[in-house]
Amino acid sequence: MICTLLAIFSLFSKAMAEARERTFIMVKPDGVQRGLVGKIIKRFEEKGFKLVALKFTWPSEELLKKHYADLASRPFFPGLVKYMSSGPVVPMVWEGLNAVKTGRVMLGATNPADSAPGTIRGDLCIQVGRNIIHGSDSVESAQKEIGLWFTEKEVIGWTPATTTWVYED
Ligand code: D4T
Repeated sequence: MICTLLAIFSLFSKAMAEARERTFIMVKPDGVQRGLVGKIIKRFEEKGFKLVALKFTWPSEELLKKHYADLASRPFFPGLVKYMSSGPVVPMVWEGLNAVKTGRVMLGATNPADSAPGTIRGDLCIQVGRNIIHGSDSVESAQKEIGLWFTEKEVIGWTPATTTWVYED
């Protein structure tokens, strides 16, 4: 009996932990300039993910070089940093079950030419160098990126009133 209760509790805790997965999503300067911020936020809200952090900021080249450190040796890196630092961006943290993987699916392929219709990039942009949005590609990169763009205090833990209508018990 106790074993069964413990097993149920452990399954429940695992589900709760999974529902707390966080991803870092950022509307890039072209998304901001084109007035797509509201539309992009709406997609994540309507999906059922929970917004836990958001800011409007003009990022420095220094921050962007850290954010894209893995791509430093790629030929498009200088152009990428120049474009990303050309205006304000909207970094956000969204939380929910499989938020990282599902977030990437919602974004669509990196090159909008390959992004499926219905995805954010598939519907709203055309070229890879103006692909309007960034999303973490793994839980580890999400943690790193969230730490780069937000302080601990800026990430807010809260419980939306809709939680039990989005998730099973
Ligand atoms: P981000 O990080 O912006 O969400 O993009 P992805 O995770 O989907 O893809 P990425 O890291 O490979 O590329 C980062 C960023 O660089 C731009 N880019 C990429 C580019 O301008 N030219 C290219 O050939 C590639 C591959 C677009 C996204």
